[in-house]
Amino acid sequence: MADVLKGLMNNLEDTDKEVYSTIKNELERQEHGLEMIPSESFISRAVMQALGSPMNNKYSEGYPGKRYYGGNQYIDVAENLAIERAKKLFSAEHVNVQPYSGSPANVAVYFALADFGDTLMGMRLDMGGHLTHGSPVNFTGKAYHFVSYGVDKKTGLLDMDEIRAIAKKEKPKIIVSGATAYPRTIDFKHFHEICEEIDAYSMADVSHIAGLIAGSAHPSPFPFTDVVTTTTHKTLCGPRGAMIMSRQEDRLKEIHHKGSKWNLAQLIDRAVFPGLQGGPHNHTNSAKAVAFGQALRPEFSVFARQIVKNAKALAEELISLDVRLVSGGTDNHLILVDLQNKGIKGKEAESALDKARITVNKNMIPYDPSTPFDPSGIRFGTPALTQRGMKESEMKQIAALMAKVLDNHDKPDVLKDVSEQVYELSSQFPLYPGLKL
Ligand code: DSN
Repeated sequence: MADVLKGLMNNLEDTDKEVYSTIKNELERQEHGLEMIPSESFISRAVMQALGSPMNNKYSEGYPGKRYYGGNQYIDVAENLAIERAKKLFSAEHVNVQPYSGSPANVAVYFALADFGDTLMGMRLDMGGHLTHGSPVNFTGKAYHFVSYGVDKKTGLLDMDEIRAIAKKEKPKIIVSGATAYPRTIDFKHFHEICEEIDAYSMADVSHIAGLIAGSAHPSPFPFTDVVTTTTHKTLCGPRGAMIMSRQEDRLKEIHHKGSKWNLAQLIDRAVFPGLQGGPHNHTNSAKAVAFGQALRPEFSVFARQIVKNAKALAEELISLDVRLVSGGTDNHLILVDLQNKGIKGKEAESALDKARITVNKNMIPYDPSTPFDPSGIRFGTPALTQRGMKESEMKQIAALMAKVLDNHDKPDVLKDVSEQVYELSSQFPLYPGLKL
């Protein structure tokens, strides 16, 4: 462990022992536990090296070939590599890799295509959407008039007929699809067809499932969706950051941007810079290029499919152990557990699993009778476990360990015993350099 860290960190131990030992502790926590937050993954050493590189030192407001600072010849090369690789990975016409993270990427799209106060539509946060899909506590919910959709109470699934009915009634300018806690396939084509009926832009926030899409383990929102946002650090396994992909032309120019001299790609670029951000984070963008290069390799598709296979195996075993899953299973990387039959709330379950070295997060479930601070569910997934090389047989073991914790959450000796078993299991799948991608 220490040798691995030394190789990655070179001078840090000598320069700053406090930060070094904190990072070492965090690496040990990651290595000797089961990282099951569905939005988390491990970066490869190559991505880490690009992140910790002198590309961090440069200012470069603008875009490749059109910068407001000198000395950007290599920054342009790196940004263009990221753009070209992302285009190839997702078959996107236009890509902007500069958004600092998922929230600014989503805000940039609204800023590009709508006016403040316009009606937009997205999934409710407590039904599985994201804060930036119009939550009232978020900037997006305050700056725009967001109307929302949820999932069906009985099935836990998106009800496309209801979504269409809301869209036809409210006539939003943008409909956002995509979620942070939805375990099923999203029908992006259907969303786009609804948008076509009401002359709305279709926007898909694929942050959670971008790696699955890149690896053909989930249907793609392209070629039909107008704008697609994604973070680059979840199933894509890249650095923390985001990108916006879009069509080149504005399909609705005559309706929404009559007389504008900008096409859709230009509207997006102008909203990111100078609209919302200043200098791009060039070390991150270089690391994005590395991550997209990794995702273009044939083994990434095998990995993406294994994430889903693992999630399905985990879900099946949990169900057999009387753990109730929202929607009754999963099609993707994510599982949402309804704890109401277990006599335990999300906060307590998260904490008990933490003590057993299993990291999940408490989460609202659809129609949750409880509050976001102590909701009735937990959310977890398989991307990080799959990166370590774990397969269906390990998922069975993990399901049994999780169920044991949930059923014995108030028994410290049981949690200690599971924690030791998790230590043992995780030690068989070393993180660095054993990471499988
Ligand atoms: N915070 C992310 C997640 O965990 O799903 C969403 O941005």
